[in-house]
Formats: sequence, structure tokens, C-alpha cells
Amino acid sequence: MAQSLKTIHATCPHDCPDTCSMLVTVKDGKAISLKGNPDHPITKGFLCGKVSRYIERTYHPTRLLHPLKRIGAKGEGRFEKISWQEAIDTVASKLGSIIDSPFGPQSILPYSYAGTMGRLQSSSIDRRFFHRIGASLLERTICATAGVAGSQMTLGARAAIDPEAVLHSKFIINWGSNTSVTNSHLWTIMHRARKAGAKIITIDPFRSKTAEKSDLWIPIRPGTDAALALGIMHVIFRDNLQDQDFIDKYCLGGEDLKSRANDFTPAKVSAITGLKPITIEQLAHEYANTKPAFIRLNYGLQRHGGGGMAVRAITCLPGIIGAWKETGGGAFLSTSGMYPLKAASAFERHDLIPKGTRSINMSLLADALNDNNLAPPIKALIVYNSNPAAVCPDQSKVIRGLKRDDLFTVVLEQFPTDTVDYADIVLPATTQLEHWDLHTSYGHLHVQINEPAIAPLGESLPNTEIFRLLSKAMKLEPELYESTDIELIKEALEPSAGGFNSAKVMSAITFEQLKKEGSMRLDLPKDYAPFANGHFPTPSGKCEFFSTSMQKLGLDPLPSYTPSHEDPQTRIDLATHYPIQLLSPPDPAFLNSSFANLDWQKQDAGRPTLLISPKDAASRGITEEARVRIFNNRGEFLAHAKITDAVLSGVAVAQGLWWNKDIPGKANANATTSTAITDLGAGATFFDNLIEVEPVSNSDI
Ligand SMILES: Nc1nc2c(c(=O)[nH]1)N[C@H]1C(S)=C(S)[C@@H](COP(=O)(O)OP(=O)(O)OC[C@H]3O[C@@H](n4cnc5c(=O)[nH]c(N)nc54)[C@H](O)[C@@H]3O)O[C@H]1N2
Ligand SMILES: Nc1nc2c(c(=O)[nH]1)N[C@H]1C(S)=C(S)[C@@H](COP(=O)(O)OP(=O)(O)OC[C@H]3O[C@@H](n4cnc5c(=O)[nH]c(N)nc54)[C@H](O)[C@@H]3O)O[C@H]1N2
Ligand code: SF4
Ligand SMILES: [Mo]
Repeated sequence: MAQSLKTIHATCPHDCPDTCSMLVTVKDGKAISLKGNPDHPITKGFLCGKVSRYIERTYHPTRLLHPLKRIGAKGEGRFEKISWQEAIDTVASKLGSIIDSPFGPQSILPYSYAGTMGRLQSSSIDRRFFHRIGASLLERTICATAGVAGSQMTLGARAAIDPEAVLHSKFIINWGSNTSVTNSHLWTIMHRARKAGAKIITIDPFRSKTAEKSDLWIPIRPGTDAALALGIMHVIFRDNLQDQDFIDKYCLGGEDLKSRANDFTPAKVSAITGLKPITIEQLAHEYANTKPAFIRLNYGLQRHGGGGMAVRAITCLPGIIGAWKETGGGAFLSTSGMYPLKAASAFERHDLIPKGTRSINMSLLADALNDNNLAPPIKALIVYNSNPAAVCPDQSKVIRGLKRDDLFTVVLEQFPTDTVDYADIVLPATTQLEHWDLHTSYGHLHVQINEPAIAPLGESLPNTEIFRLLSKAMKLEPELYESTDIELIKEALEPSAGGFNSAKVMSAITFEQLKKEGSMRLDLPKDYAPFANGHFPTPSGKCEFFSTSMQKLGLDPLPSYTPSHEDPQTRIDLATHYPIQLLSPPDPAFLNSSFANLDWQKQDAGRPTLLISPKDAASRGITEEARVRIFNNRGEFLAHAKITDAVLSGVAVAQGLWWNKDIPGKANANATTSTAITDLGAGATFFDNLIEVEPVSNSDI
């Protein structure tokens, strides 16, 4: 028999700005190799260690391949196989009876995030389904909303330039960004820029891999970045280093900002940030004098109570020195707003949302599931593309909620995650090798296709198909779900007018062409610099140092510094009991909690570890490798201590996100994180977290 061999275009679906373009080779219906697309200008033929083994992940023996119903207690993880027919009938009839009950449809809550970033498998038929049945809306705040809101207030958009232009930068700041790990393809561009003479600086309380590889690490105290940005402005204005022409032409509120910054003397900022005044002075001078200067600000710094304002303050800096006008100058948060795809409102049928439907903030799931006053209470939770039992703040409370006997939980998953253990019904989902999708990126300017390489394994189905089955069983209008996945891709590609970029930039991008090429760049000029000549999409059309939108919201119209909710300087009461600021950023081997179940990735990550300073370890009798208990009034988790000068005294780092069921103590760092939200964007505050640490003996575990 002749062997069939083909290579198809795929896209990494994970929540990572790099959105790698991939080539998958398939032989006789089996995927046999997967590699980075060598022709893609960002991917350049390399994938990170996690995804280069995606084939093994897909064929992993622990994949969920059949619908399941729970037979044990919630959390036990005991299930039995059922047919799709029974699974869909059970879910449809349960949702139907909730809709008809006095609780009504809003007691149903979808819960999804970016397990896949694909337009189809993350937000297409699923959204239409929930909108049509009148379920509560989910505010998707767990990652980026504070930073997006902060940037939006200043620039009218997410800070962005063409990432390929970073090659021309001469002064690069990674600000709250572990770029070499979380955005590794941009790091290679930075690295090339360095070879051409650029200096790389990293501002981070933790000497991350990126800080380690930088020319300078600036160990700021967590949650104080807005103060540093204002201190830099102070020095720039004081020493007359600003680009007055750019400010006069394209910015609003230059004089107001100057007088605000006047208060933030290096001495004052030093006391807040823990940095020496000279460090602040030098940073300001180098930033203003080295052109082009580029800031990669990322999401690490906005996971604090004042995170929105911090991003707002930092996104003022390129305007002050006119960096936007230089190739490779400016700042970068995300390119996700650059794509004029069909508007979400039309594609996801927002018109079907019943008037007055409430929104539930996903970062507050712990509260929502346990709130006796919530009317109506949440009676059904449909989870997909997310693992809330591991990733949500205030984990013990989340789990208490998931254990509720009167809560009907459905989980669509590829693997038996912590969340799956609490499901009543588990629906097996396909991986990226088994379904169609369409991708934009938040780290570059390409549109990409994902063609299925292989048939779905076992009885797994794409999310789109699962929601089709549910829509049909609940007798929704066929027009909502009958389009095939290929038709959905074509529909999503219909450009919408009025966005950041005109529909023109998509005119050559069709399904057929994408299928041929895999990846196509938006038709934008080389080294695209959207704000080189102003054109900020703010209400005034200028970069808004002074924001009337903020004023209307009753907020400070100028950038200011708001301490973290749990700042030891301002919360002395709390800091007496819990004196250490805990950061729990991703472990390089995992992608949020994805990949944390795979042996080879676990080996790479080692074991749950707490990085702690020599001083904090000594004063607590903690020795190297000792088991420690990390706790506060919300919960506790266990780790092994690593004593290191990679964190300053008063700060500790526990890289995550482990699956609870796999680790001693059965809880990860989110046992200690809180549901307090950010000043702008109602985002999660994972890194705004005071804790205490103590050694524990092995017998305690
Ligand atoms: N390998 C890998 N890559 C990933 C992910 C992953 O889990 N693993 N996750 C993806 C996702 S979903 C996201 S959102 C991005 C996140 O990517 P990044 O934005 O880079 O996020 P983090 O690594 O959480 O945080 C970056 C750095 O911010 C630091 N930080 C914490 N608090 C502060 C502060 O107050 N000020 C400053 N200046 N720095 C602070 C942390 O110590 C950390 O080193 O990465 C994506 N890429
Ligand atoms: N302490 C702490 N907590 C954090 C963070 C932190 O830095 N520190 N980071 C936060 C951030 S930035 C984010 S973005 C969130 C991320 O939180 P989540 O969005 O929950 O991300 P993951 O943990 O990767 O879980 C995604 C799940 O989706 C599943 N999945 C993937 N593709 C598909 C599919 O096609 N269909 C279905 N049905 N399932 C699929 C995967 O198997 C995986 O279990 O976590 C947040 N939590
Ligand atoms: S996780 Fe990021 S770096 Fe790794 S393959 Fe996917 S897009 Fe590329
Ligand atoms: Mo994220």
C-alpha cells in the first residue's frame, strides 16, 4: 500500500505572544514531526521546549478520549465512560431545567480563557450559545485587563510597534517582562539588537532569566513601578531632556504632567521603590539620551492593585522623549488590537445577549461561587480552555465552591486537570493537531491558519463541535451553529471597518491563501510605527498625559502612584504577620498550568520551589533545600527553599503553576493569592500578595 505523507501548516495555540507558525508532517494519518516554520520572520524555525514536543502531548496516554460522568465525590476524580448521546442529553436537560427554574439562565456561568487562542475554539459557537441561552457573561480579567486599560487611557490603544523593528533599538528595557522566557522570539530580536550595540535593562524585583541575561538588573520593590516611571519623568523634565516638539504636537497635558512629576524626586522615589537615587537618575538619562529607546512592558508588573496606573505611567514615557517617531523606539504591550477581523460583536452575536445580563469577573470566581447573596446564585459552571482550580486566586475558596453539591459543573478538556476532578460531566476536547483554527497574535502582525493534521483521537471533539451538539440539543436556531469550521474561518476573516487599522490591511488574506502560506502578515509598512506622527486613537487624538476619560470615571486624570493592596509600607498591620511579598510568575517549563502534567516538563521544572533571600531565610531558620510552608490568612502551600540573591530581602518567588494534585500539600501558590482587583480593568492581582514562610519537618507533609 502506498504510504501517504503530507506537511500542513499549523499554529501554536497557547497563550504566548509569539504565536509560532508550525509545520506538521503526517504519515498514514499519524503526526510524525512538528517544527517551527523556517520562513516565518518571528518563528524563524524554532519552537520553545514545551511545544516542540506537542506531538507527544497530543498522543499522551492520559489524554481524555471519552465523555465521562462522575461516580465519586467531587474532587476525587472518579469517573465512568458514557456515550456522547448521554453526555449531551444530560448537559442539555440540566441546563434546560436551570433555565426554566426560578434561578433562570443567568445562574449558568461559562468559564473560559486562553487554553487555546484560536478564534474558533476560543470564542465562536460557544459565545453564541451562551448569549442565546442568556447565561451570565464572563469578564475575562485574569491576565491583561489592567495593563490594557492603563495603556488605552494614555495611547487609546495597546502600546505596540512592529516587533521586528526592535532590531534597530539601542536602549531596551524589559519592564516587568520575563521576555527571554515568556516572549522568547522577541528576546532573540533583542539579542540581535544587542549585538548591534543595544543595551538591555530589566526592571524586575526578581533576577529572572531575562534579568540574568541583561546588561543591568534593576531590582525594584514589587508594585512600585508607577513611582519609578514618575521619577524618570521628574529627572527628564528637570534636566530638560524631553522632546518638546513631540509633546507640543502630539501629546495632551505636558505641563500638568511636568508638575505632577515634580513631586517625584529621586529621593522620594528611592524610598518607595527601594532603588538608589543614582540608579533612577542614570536610568532617566540613559533612557532619554539613547535613541531609539524601546520598552517591552509586559503583564508581570500590572498584577498589583495599582497595576493599571503603573502601565498608564510607563506608556507616557515614549511620548515624553518622542521615542515613537524612531524606528525601533516606543513601547510594546500587545499587538492584539491591530487586526481588523470581523468584529466580535457580530461574529459572537452580542445582539443576542438579553438586556441587563450581569457580568461575573472571572478573577473573582472564588467569591462568586461562595456568595450567598448573589442573585441568582451560580448553579451551573461550564469550563473550557481553562483550569480554574489551579490558576484562580484564592484557591481554597474556589475549591470550596467547586465542591458544592448544588453546582452542576461541566468541563471540556484535553487532560484530567485539577478542575476536571470537580466535574459532573467531562467532555473530551481535541488538541491543535486535530481541529481547524484561525489565529491572530499579541506579539506580532501575522494572521495564521491551523489545519488539522490528524483525525480527532478517541471520541474527542473540537469545542466548536461540542457547542454545536449542545446548541442542537437545546433547540437553538440552526443559523447560530450550522456553519462548518471552515465557514467560520471565512466569516471571521471578513474585515470590519473602524478598528485601529483599516480593513485594507487584510484584503489579501483569504482562507485559500492562508491554507497555502500558513501565515500572512497584515499589509502594514516594514518596521511599522503606528504613532510616529501622533494619530493616537484617544478621544483627543493625542497621547493623553492628562485624561478626561479618567477624570469622568472619578479617577486621577494624571498618572499617579497607587501602592499595592498588600504593600508592607502602607499595610503595616498586615505586614506584621505576613512580611514578605510573594511573586508567583510562570515556570519556564510550563505554560500557565498547561504542560504541568507532562513528566518531561515536570523534570525540567524540578519541584515546587521558593526562592528566598539569605537574610529572610536566616531569620526564619530556613536552610537550603528545606521544606517550607508559605502561608497567609487565605491559605498555604509547600515548597523547597532555594536561598538566593536573585530576590531581595522582603520578596520571595514561587514559580508556578503546578497542578495541585501532583504536589505535596495539594495546593499551589494560588492558595495564598487574593481576589482583590486592580485599579483599572478589574484585573487579577496575583503578585500583590503578602505571606509568611516557616520551615516544616518532613513528617508534617
Ligand atoms: N514559558 C511560559 N511563557 C509564557 C507563559 C507561561 O506560563 N510560561 N504565560 C503566558 C502568559 S498567559 C502571559 S500573560 C505572559 C506573561 O509574561 P510576563 O508579562 O513576562 O509575565 P510574568 O513572567 O508573570 O512576569 C514578568 C516578570 O514581572 C516580574 N514582576 C512581578 N511583579 C513586578 C512588579 O511589581 N514590577 C516589576 N517591574 N516586575 C514585576 C516577575 O518577577 C516576572 O519576572 O507570558 C506568556 N508566556
Ligand atoms: N499565581 C499565579 N496565577 C496565575 C498566573 C500567575 O502568573 N501566577 N497567571 C495568570 C495568567 S496570566 C493566565 S493567562 C491564567 C491562565 O489560566 P488558564 O487560561 O486556565 O490557562 P491554563 O492553565 O494553561 O489552562 C488552559 C487549559 O485549557 C486546556 N485546553 C487547551 N486547548 C483546549 C481546547 O482546544 N479545548 C478545550 N476544551 N480545552 C483546551 C488545556 O488543556 C489547559 O488545561 O492563569 C493566571 N494565574
Ligand atoms: S508557547 Fe510560545 S514560544 Fe512556544 S511554540 Fe508556542 S508560541 Fe512559540
Ligand atoms: Mo496571561
